[in-house]
This record gives sequence, structure tokens and C-alpha cells, in this order.
Amino acid sequence: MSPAARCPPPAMLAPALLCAHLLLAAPASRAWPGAAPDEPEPQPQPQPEPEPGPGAVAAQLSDMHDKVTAIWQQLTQRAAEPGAPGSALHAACRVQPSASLDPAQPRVSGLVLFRQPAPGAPLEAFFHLDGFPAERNGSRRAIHVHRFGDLSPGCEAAGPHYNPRAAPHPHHPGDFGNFAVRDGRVRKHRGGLAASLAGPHSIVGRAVVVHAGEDDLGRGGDPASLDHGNAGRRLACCVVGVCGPLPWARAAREHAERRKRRRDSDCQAA
Ligand SMILES: [Cu+2]
Ligand SMILES: [Zn+2]
Repeated sequence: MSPAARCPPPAMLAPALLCAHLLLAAPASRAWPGAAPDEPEPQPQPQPEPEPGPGAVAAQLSDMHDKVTAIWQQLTQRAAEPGAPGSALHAACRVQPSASLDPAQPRVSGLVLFRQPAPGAPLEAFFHLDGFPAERNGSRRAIHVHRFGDLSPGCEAAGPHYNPRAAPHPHHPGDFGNFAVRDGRVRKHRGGLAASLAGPHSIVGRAVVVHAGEDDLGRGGDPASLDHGNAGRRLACCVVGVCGPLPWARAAREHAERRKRRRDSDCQAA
């Protein structure tokens, strides 16, 4: 047989190649009519999660906060046991009259110092303030920690009370209460404060605000009382910043000397 007789003529070869190409490119289910269709297995549909209510969200947030705080305290307390040298945290707040102060209002200034023996331990503070009207001896002025630390437009810029756990007033960590004014001054040491200089709810970078009025401590009977205690105008404020131990040591020495002088004068008067 001649080669020409074994090979199909070129006119028949082209349609045959085209048919073979189409058969190879077609999906199996279509290439073979009558074969079972290649349908995907039915998948279980995910059920929508029920929407958590506001109480559940608050509980989750509170639980998350407690876990973060516990981890943070474990990490820091290994190097900062209470009483160990250098373990205490210190901060200072240089109080200045509000930039937006009405000229008729007293210009209060001074220094608030904080000391915390270790992260998680109760905070103590010295409040040294001057500039109150001397004629109102016995008046009481509220002092709180407020949320923001940018005070350039005035103490109003400090925003509301610092309230990381959505608690009512006076249960915010920086609700320091009322301070008696004597001879135009406040000289007070307070311990057992709930605020902290460390951890997720540190007050460092936030504002201390001195008010013109007295804090009603949530007993005012109106919604504002549970928000800010109706403490009145913001006379002075400052931003809490980390510092070394020396300012606290100086204030503690002066405080001890003042108490000794007072005791001595009481003894002479008796
Ligand atoms: Cu306040
Ligand atoms: Zn408050």
C-alpha cells in the first residue's frame, strides 16, 4: 500500500482534529450524555449566632478587662513586689488655673503627687493647692480625674470623669471626693484611692480637675449627680505625668513636719 493510501486526505483531517479537541475540552458530565451529573455535596448551613444583649456585652467586656488586668499584674509584679526597692510608682500633676477661667473666679494652683507601692496596690496622694478665697474657711471643693489630658483650651477640654468601667459617680477610679479649704489652701494626704498609675486603667496622661463647688457624691437626686456630682465650674487642672520618687519624699517630709508642729501647738494650748 502506498503512503497516500494509508493517510486520510488533508480535507478530512482538519474536521477530525477539531472534533477531538472539543471532546477533550468539554466537561465530563457533558462529554457523556446519560452520566450522573457532578453536583456538589449539600453543605450544612451555618446557623446565625443570637445577638448578645447589652448586659451580655457588658459582662464580656468586664470579663476581658479582668483577664487583661490579671495578665498585666502577673507580668509586672514579678519585678515589682511591694516594698522592694524602686518598685513604687510615682506621678506628679502641676495644677494651673484653667485657661478659660472667668476673671471673677479664684486662680488656684499647686501640686498633686501620687505614689503607688506596686501595680495593683492602693494609691496614695498629696494635694497641695493655693489660691482659694480665704474668707470661705471650711468650704469644700471637689477633685476628680477626668478623661482627657489636652487642657490647652481650658479645663473643660478634660471631658467627663474618667470612667473605664461604665460605673456611676462617685464610683469612678478618680473620684477623690471633697477637700476642706483652710486659709485659702488645701494641704491633704489621702490613701486607699482606687485610681492606678499602671495597668490598662492607668490615670497617667489624664487630667486632675479642681472644682469651684462641692461634690454631692451621687446623692443629688438628679442624673447629673450620678455623672459628675454637680461639683460646679472647673477652676484648675493638670495632666498626670510619671516622675521619680524625690517630689514625693519631699512632700512626705513636709507633711510629717506639719503634723509635728500641729501636735506641739495642741500640747501647748492644752
Ligand atoms: Cu471633676
Ligand atoms: Zn465621678
